[in-house]
This record gives sequence, C-alpha cells and structure tokens, in this order.
Amino acid sequence: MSAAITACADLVESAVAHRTAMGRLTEQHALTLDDGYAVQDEVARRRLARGERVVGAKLGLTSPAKQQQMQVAEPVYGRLFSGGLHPANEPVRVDTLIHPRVEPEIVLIIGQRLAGPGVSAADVLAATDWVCCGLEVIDSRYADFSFTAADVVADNTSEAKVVVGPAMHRPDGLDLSLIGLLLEVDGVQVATATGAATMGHPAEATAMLANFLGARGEAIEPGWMVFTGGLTAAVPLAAGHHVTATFGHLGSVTVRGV
Ligand code: 0L1
Ligand code: MG
Repeated sequence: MSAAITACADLVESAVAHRTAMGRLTEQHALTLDDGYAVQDEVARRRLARGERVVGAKLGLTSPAKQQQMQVAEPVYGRLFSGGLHPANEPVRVDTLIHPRVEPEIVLIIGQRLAGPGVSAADVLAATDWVCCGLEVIDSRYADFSFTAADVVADNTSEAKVVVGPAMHRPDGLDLSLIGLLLEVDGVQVATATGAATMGHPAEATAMLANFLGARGEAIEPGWMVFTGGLTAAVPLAAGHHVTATFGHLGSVTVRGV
C-alpha cells in the first residue's frame, strides 16, 4: 500500500475521531476513484481489526436528486458497519457527529450471496428475503459536504448511522420502482419521490453493486442489508427536529435529533 493511501486513511479516521471536518483529500493527494476505494478498504480493515462487523452495503449518488445536491454524478459504494445500526425509537445525538443529514432509502435484506458478473435485477429480487424502509444518517468528514467522487469513496460515502423501519415485507408482488415516498421535517413535506429514483429500480442499483463487487472479488453476502440509494436530496438533522419518511406499502420511519 502506498504512503498516500495510509496517510489518507489516517486523515479520515482522525476526522471521525475528533468530529472535525477536513478539506478534500484530493487537494493534497492525486487520488483516482480506485485510490478512493483503496483508502476506504484500509479504514475498513482497521475498523474490522477493532471488532466492528460489516452488516451491509450502501449505494450512494444513484438518484438525480442526490447527484445534483452533491455535484457528483457517479454512483458510489460504501460499507455499513455494526456500530452504525441505530434503533428506530432512539434519538440520534447530533453532537456525536459533524453535520448530519438524513436521506430516505428502500432497504433490501439479502438472503443469498450475490456476486457478478452478470447479476440482474431479477437475480437480486430472487435473492431478497425482505424489503423495508430506511433512513440513512450521513455525515461527511469534508467541510461543507464538498468532495469529489474519489474523496467521498475514501470517506466510506459519508457513512454514519442507519435506521430501518419496523415492518418487513416480502418482495413478491411489490414493484419497488413504483413505491411512493413522502419526506417530512417536523411534519412539513419537503420532498416526494418513487423507488424509480435510484437507477430506475432499487434492484437495478443493487445488481450494479453486485457486479461491481464481483469484479473486486467480493460479494453481497447473505444477511446483509443494502441501502439502495437516497431517493431525495438529504436534509439536515438538527437537535430538536425530526425527519419522517413514509413509503407506500413499506410504512414509515422517523429519526429524531437531540
Ligand atoms: O448514501 C449516500 O448517498 C452518500 C453518498 C454521497 C455522500 C453524501 O451525500 O454525503
Ligand atoms: Mg445513502
């Protein structure tokens, strides 16, 4: 591993530990997208060595709303860790994070290993045990959430916490592209979307991930949850406020900041 990858992994970990936003890594190092993944891999290796577990995967920047908000047009992948699982009924302490935002996602619970090449959306649905709704709490380690694709990948795509709704649904008979979503902050509607916002269909987005991981010699593993990509722009999470996502068929999920 190059000294630059190690140095960038150190900077990411320091920003998390000190809850301090940093400048773009790409301003100090000429990182390609592959280099960004190498940094993410190194930080993941360290977290696993400290006892965390990977519990799933997250797709990022898969919807036009997110790509426009972040000014990055490339879908990206990050890991979900056991330490980021957050109970649905517990408030999120915003002072444990830098500048949290929340985004609504359709979540797949995968029952069978999926690794490309050649994984299709139909394969994903056949391997999916359950579908539920979720809110992802993201927290970029970059000042003003300003990053390139390589930067955000190095930062595990702003991973912080995930909350899943209480109701699990079988995928059979559901067209996930047609699932409607209403996003509210403190009871005020701020955005609407459908499942089609994430690459046409959440299973299409997940198939892309399985093919991407297969090319890296990795897979979506049985039991993983896949956050299939924010359907709307992310909204800030402030103390005293609550964000609720209500999905057709899938129910609703709320995150409250304290
Ligand atoms: O889950 C995500 O969509 C994160 C990808 C982009 C990172 C961000 O919006 O901070
Ligand atoms: Mg997300």
